[in-house]
Amino acid sequence: MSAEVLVVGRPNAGKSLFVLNFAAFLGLRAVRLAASADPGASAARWVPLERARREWVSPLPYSTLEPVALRVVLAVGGRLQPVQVVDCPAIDDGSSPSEAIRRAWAVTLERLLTARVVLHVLDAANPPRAVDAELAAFVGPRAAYAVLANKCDLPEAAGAVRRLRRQFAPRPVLAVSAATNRGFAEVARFLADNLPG
Ligand SMILES: Nc1nc2c(ncn2[C@@H]2O[C@H](COP(=O)(O)OP(=O)(O)OP(=O)(O)O)[C@@H](O)[C@H]2O)c(=O)[nH]1
Ligand SMILES: [Mg+2]
Repeated sequence: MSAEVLVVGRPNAGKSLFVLNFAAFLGLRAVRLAASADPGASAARWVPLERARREWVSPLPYSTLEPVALRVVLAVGGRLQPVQVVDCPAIDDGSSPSEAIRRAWAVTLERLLTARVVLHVLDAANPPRAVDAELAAFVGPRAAYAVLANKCDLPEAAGAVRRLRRQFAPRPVLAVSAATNRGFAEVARFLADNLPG
């Protein structure tokens, strides 16, 4: 079984764009979608990453309501290791009037209970919220955990990484941009150093 990396965070943080562009950075060109539960629908199919980006990345919050797993291969200590990178539904402060969103939060929290490696994507162009600190505490020492300070390409993110490093210490905070691939080599190194097995 391949190691699993959970990608979590607030709505609109950039989780889906990060997962798709990071997978492309590691060499993936298409996403394999599982067969639908709908008996009339087609079997598993491949979707080019470019199309997945168009369909899954959106400025609207809660675009991702089910976990999406991408299989990639990572170089770990001179050998290639298969890894499942899972784009999880967003979680946020408070509650939501939408049952679908509340269910999606529950799915993410449940997966976090058994996760071994967690990437917490945070929008560095906006202040962190209470749920960001709570997420780190919820995971605790159970899992390897890094904060990805995303959207570092935006001017509003200036200075955010220093503040986040103070807030999340001793957890690593990596400056990334899912839009420009900034910091992806550091994320790959963090995973290679922390994947189980
Ligand atoms: N400038 C900039 N925009 C980004 C970056 N990452 C994501 N975005 C934009 O932020 C918006 C949200 O991106 P998504 O990847 O859909 O965010 P998400 O965290 O998956 O959102 P939900 O699935 O709704 O929780 C989109 O308009 C992206 O184009 C980044 O690094 N830089
Ligand atoms: Mg998404």
